Formats: sequence, C-alpha cells, structure tokens
Amino acid sequence: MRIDILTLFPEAVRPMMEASILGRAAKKGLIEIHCVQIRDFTDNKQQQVDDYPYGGGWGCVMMAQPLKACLDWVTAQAGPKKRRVIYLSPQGARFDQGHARRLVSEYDHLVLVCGHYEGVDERFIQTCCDEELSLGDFVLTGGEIPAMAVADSVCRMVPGVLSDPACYMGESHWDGLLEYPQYTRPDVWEGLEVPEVLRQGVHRDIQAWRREQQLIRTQARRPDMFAAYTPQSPEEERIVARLTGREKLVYDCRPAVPEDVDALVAITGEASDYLRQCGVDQWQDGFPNRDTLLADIAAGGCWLFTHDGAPAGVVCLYAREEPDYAVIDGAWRTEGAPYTTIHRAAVKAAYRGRGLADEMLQLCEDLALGRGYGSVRADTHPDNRAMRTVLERRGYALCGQIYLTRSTESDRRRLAYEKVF
Ligand code: 4GT
Repeated sequence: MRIDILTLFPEAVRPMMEASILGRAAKKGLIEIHCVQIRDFTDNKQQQVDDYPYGGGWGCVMMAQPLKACLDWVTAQAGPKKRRVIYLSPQGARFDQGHARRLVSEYDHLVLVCGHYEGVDERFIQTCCDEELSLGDFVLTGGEIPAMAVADSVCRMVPGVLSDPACYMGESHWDGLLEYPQYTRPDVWEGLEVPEVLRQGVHRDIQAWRREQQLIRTQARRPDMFAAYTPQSPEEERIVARLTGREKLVYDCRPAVPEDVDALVAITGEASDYLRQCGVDQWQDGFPNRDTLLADIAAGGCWLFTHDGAPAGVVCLYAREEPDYAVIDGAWRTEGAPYTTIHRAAVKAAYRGRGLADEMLQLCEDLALGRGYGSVRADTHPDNRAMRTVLERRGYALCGQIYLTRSTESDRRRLAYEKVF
C-alpha cells in the first residue's frame, strides 16, 4: 500500500507516519508513506498557494493549480496503480471502519489531500478527487490530522503490519460493536480489582464475558450501533434480549376450566380493544364473550397460557369441521381431508410481542399433529396484520377468502390460512 499525503506541512506529518508500528511496516516494505509539499508545485514566483475567496468572506482558499500539479507529479511517480484520491474535509462522508476496510481491500495507492485555511477551490475537488471524507462533526485548522488518522487505520490492516489479523478482527467496530474493557497488571490497583473471570483464565468464560461487555457498552454508549446490530448466535440473542428487557418469557399452558372464564374474558377483551385501536374491524360485535368462551371450555380444546401463574393468552383448537370453511373463494390445501381449526387466539396486552402467539400456534400444531391430523386451518381479518404476520412466518399458506355466515360482525370477510404438516 502506497499513501501520499499532500500537505502544506509535510514536516509535521512525516514523523508521525515514521514512528512506531507504521515506521516498522515501512522499513519492512509493507507500506510506503510519502508526505508531499504542495507549495513546491506553485507556478508563481511567490510560491503562493492560496488566494481570496470569490464572493468575499473571511480567510483564504487554496488554489486548484498547485494541488493539481502536485497530484499529477505524485501520480506520475507512483505509476499505474489502483488509486483513490481523497479530500479530507468536514463536508465529507463520516469515515469509519467500513471505509478503512474498503480502502485497504480495493486500492493500493491512496492520495490524501489536506486542506488548510478555508479549504480548497471546489473545482479541484470536483475534477481531481474521487471521494471526500470527514473524521467527524468538528472543524480543525487543517486536514493533516484526519489524513493521518485515515492513513493509520488503513495501514494497520495491510497484511503483515500487525502481527496477527486477529488484532484488528476482534476489536472495536470490526463487527459493529465497541470493544470490551481491557486490564493489565497489577490485580488490584488503587483498590480496584481486575474482574474475577479474567483472572480465572477459563477461555470460554472469558469469551462469553467479553462479548457481553461489548454488548452492554455498545448499548450504553452507542445506541445507534446497538440498534443496528444483529446477534450472531443464540447466546448473543439471549444477552441482547436481556439487555433490551425482551428476554424470552417462559409460558405454561393447560386446558382451561370454567373457573378461568373471567381471565379469558379479560384476555379477549384486551385483544378486542387492541384490534379496534389498530382500526381492525374484528371482534367488535361483542364476541367472543363469556358464553362463547364457556362453550369453548366445555367443548374442550380451549387452552389457557400463563406466565408466572398469571393469565397471558388463550387459544382454542377445534377438531370439528368448521361450517364457514365449506365455502372458500380460493382453495384449501387439503380439500376433503380432516383438519383442525385455530380460534380465539388472543394475547394479553402485557405479553404482546413476547413470543406468545408463536407458542400458542406451536401448541395447536403439536396437538393436531399428535392426533393424526394432516393440517391446521385458521382465519383472520384482512387488516389483522399481527396475526397475518405470525401465520405467514410460521408457514401458513394464504388459501383465499371465507365468509363468516353465522357472525354478527359488520365485516365478515376473513382470510383463510392453512398449514399442512
Ligand atoms: C475537520 C475535518 C477535516 C478540517 C474533519 C479545509 C480547511 C478542511 C481546514 C480543514 N476540519 N478538515 N477533514 N472533521 N479542516 O475531518
């Protein structure tokens, strides 16, 4: 990787690029960093590099000519290469690890142009630069520090510069998370102990602890990154769920008994309110009510789900033919075969979005399968997005439309779904 930094202060930039890891990498021939004086390419005898801004205003603007001449010379020196000319400015795209990875993998020559004063003539940027990058939302006196930052972050990913690619692959921003906290000797410093798990030295435990720390820190310090992060394993999913207060709840279920009817009325009542709030014209005619639920219980197949003993949801599975399913605008997947039907699926408000609908459908499917049925059917209102999403996610096929002939609802069209085992 060759990098040319075009600047009015090469003598300020050079020592930084020759120190430490980058200096050693240059000696090994892995990278080549040149700091080029823009002033050497002026075509006026005062060696003037800047001039007053057109339109007035404070300060000076760097002229295009010396910059272009300097760039041409650098280009000629470097010869044919996969080159990227980058202007550093607060107007650029925000530089991040993703940019660094792209630059190191796609190019072998970077030209970093450092502005000073009020910036450079826009025509130079327009005609000579491929990209404009910013280090962040702040203003500096020159582009040198950002240029050094870009050069540094790119060069450390050049193979061989760091002893082990794991050095940068496991760290901040590589996988969209911040770094875990680091400790070194002594065990106790000013009364502060190194976390026990790190001193125990059990590799697996340390890995798990570090991952958790990364997630905790990212959530606390960079909610934007945390929100964009996709957990990479079931273990991470559990941690994320816990951190966001959305850990998987453990539900119990049992066939409902008549004494449960008040709880069932409360659940279906909340579901009906919710449907109304969402503008869904379903369960708005007073059904299911106490009597229908008691009848469901008596018929068997009505299941109450609880969490920590508290009622959380209800679902009914009918093994009988559903008269309203005899006529369908469309076609069932298993015409004529025995099937089961899901009814009354309702989740209490406090458990919405907590995986309960999935568990209820899972139970119905397990029961149906266990009893030798080949499919399970369900219907829902076309506007009931929540129910449709769960059904479709679980592999229920949309078979067409049915019509609730015996209901008193104002809108009796329903979408018909069927899952075939
Ligand atoms: C900030 C940044 C940058 C400056 C940044 C042109 C004249 C730009 C001075 C220069 N300030 N350059 N690249 N946030 N200042 O990256």
